[in-house]
Amino acid sequence: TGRLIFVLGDQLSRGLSALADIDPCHDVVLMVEVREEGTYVPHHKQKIAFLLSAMRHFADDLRAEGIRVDYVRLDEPENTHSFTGELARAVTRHKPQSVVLTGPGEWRVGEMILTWPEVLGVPVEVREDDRFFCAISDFAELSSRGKTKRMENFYREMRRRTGFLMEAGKPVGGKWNYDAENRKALPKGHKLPKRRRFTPDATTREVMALVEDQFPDHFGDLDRFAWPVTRAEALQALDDFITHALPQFGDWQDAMKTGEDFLYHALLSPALNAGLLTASEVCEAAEGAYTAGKVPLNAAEGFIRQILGWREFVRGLYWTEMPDYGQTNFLNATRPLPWFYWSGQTKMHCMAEVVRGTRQNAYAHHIQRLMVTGNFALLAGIAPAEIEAWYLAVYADAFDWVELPNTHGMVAHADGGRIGSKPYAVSAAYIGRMSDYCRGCRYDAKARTGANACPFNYLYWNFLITHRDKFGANPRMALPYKALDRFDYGEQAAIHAAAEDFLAKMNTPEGEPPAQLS
Ligand code: FAD
Ligand code: DLZ
Ligand code: SF4
Repeated sequence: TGRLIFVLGDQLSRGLSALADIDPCHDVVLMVEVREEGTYVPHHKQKIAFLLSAMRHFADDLRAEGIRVDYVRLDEPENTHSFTGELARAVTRHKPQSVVLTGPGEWRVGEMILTWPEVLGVPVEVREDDRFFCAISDFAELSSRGKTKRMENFYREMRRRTGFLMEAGKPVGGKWNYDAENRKALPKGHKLPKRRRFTPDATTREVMALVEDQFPDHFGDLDRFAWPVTRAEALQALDDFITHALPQFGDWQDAMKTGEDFLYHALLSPALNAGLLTASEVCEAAEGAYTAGKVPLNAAEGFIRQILGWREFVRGLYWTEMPDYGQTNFLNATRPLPWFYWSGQTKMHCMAEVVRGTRQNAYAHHIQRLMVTGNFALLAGIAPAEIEAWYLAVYADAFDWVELPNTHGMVAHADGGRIGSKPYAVSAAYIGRMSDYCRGCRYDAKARTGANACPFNYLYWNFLITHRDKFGANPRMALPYKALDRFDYGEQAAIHAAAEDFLAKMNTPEGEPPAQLS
């Protein structure tokens, strides 16, 4: 054999750098399904099924081109169930001159790869993952010029470099960012578009049975599986989004509604992160729809910013700051993750709704992740590692490079403000404004203390009290602290006591919410 080209489960792109110069007469592609990747955190069943089905389809597509693919299935008896073990077996089978792969998304896998030349006894060539707009070396260079201090600076630089929504060196419409127009709550009776979802085909159904058999205790329902698993389906999903949801994506970007899990969001992150779609084609489609007059500027700009800005920013940050990035704990948060993150058994309606959607779809949209489950974890002082492991497990789009900065930085503020200049902490007032959750809740969103007071209220004010040393002098926190200081000492003491009581009981059977006793 010539070269052994190892394609990982989130590298399902025909344009992958490792496949660029493949010689079908001599080279072999290796793909492996291994338990280690399914269990380093207990991934949602739909996430595993999505990746394994997409991997099998990708292997079929390569074979249809005449490429030799050595594909190791999860239930193959000889399977050693690790990347290193399977690669070693494949080297024995094929005796390649070298192993070629594209650099991994996750640091964890990067560490494994470093051991491979010695373990395998053949040269290992690791190529750059060029499916991103900004190479890691470019990000490091931009950092040295202070351009990555904040996402917004980085984003503007990326707009200039790529030319998205630019006109003669200036942002189209005169402004870089139209977020001020993107914070509307859904009016009552608003009719949402029906979203294109995908019925599992034979390959997906086979994989679903395998997942149910091999990972029976993992979180998540499989019966609603509806993700695109091929490039062709992913392109249909993109088209559906651009036509039916993008026009109103901006307006309702931050809204939440009971029973409505998708609203106007793209639902493209699993396909993007696994490589079925490229970031550039997705941004081009959005820009094209704007240019054709089919979507307003606030929608196109808001959407492109998520990908060209946020997605590239967190990836650059991850790869330039690891392995130290995940180690900090700025707020000294140490509580274990409450059981209701898995069971959904809580009287807090907003939390129960987000966990329900997460269980059913392996998906929650950004504001649910940030302002409901994320906000609760921040206010309750959940240990960053615990909350990170949850986010990494439960979402079909979750990979360490994108999940970690969002959770560790944006949600937990554990990085001390590298991503956000202030913590994303809110009380029930925000959740009540952006959703209908509070109307269906047994707690009183208006009450700060008392038996029916919403926990988000006393936890929020208690968060400010507890961390005054860290945030009291932050100009962006001046308003909340001014509001807090209007409460007299007695009220502040009552808030603190309510919060302490809730937190002490949170994970116990007599507390609220009850732990699931099985
Ligand atoms: P849309 O809202 O329609 O956005 C379009 C695209 O923009 C997404 O597909 C995604 O590729 C990109 N994007 C949007 N926001 C972000 C962001 N903050 N960071 C990076 N990319 C972004 N996204 C992941 O892809 N994987 C994760 O593991 C992940 N973990 C998260 C954890 C937390 C705590 C938070 C607050 C956010 C996380 N996000 C993650 C970001 C975001 O919530 C998801 O990308 C988004 O919800 C995916 O759904 P969508 O495709 O419908 O997105
Ligand atoms: C997430 C995942 C899962 C569940 N299973 C596999 C697998 O069996 N084989 C594989 O190649 N990849 C899998 N993945 C994705 C990998 O975890 C992902 O490629 C790495 O985290 C990238 O660094
Ligand atoms: Fe959530 Fe509080 Fe509103 Fe209930 S009242 S839905 S717990 S924010």
